[in-house]
Amino acid sequence: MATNRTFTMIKPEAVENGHTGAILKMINDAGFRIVALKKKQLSAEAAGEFYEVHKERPFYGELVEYMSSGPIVAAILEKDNAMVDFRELIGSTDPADAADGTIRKAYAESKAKNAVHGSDSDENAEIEGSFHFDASEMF
Ligand code: 3AN
Repeated sequence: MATNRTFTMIKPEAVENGHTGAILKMINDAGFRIVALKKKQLSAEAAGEFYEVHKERPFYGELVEYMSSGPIVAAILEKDNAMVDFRELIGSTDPADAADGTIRKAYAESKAKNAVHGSDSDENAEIEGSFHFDASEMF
């Protein structure tokens, strides 16, 4: 069943490089409403848990290290068809393949440092949103 919420993180290099405001503007301009928002730094343990689905992939260690290397901005977003539309807004995992107008085309540096995370299913959006926010932080 489609839900109208998805989850995103602005990744450490994009936060570090000062792109948080511009990325949030792209998200707003694309019609998403911000349900929850926070800046935080993940411990290596928390990043490992968040990315547990990728545990067997060769880049898992690098991904965990990178995602815990500096603050991220986490958000729950709302819009009709949120998960699918947000994947379209962020663009391909590899910025070299990302379409014009996407967040990754504008701000990603590489496959690893690709500016933003976007949930890949409604089920994962719910799990990932709950990982970062409790009910009193969602409006
Ligand atoms: P997406 O973020 O587009 O859903 P996934 O699910 O394939 O992409 O990968 C999850 C995360 O793992 C990516 N956002 C990226 O940070 C990292 N990643 C994916 N492929 C690589 C790779 N070949 N080398 C390093 N990191 C990668």
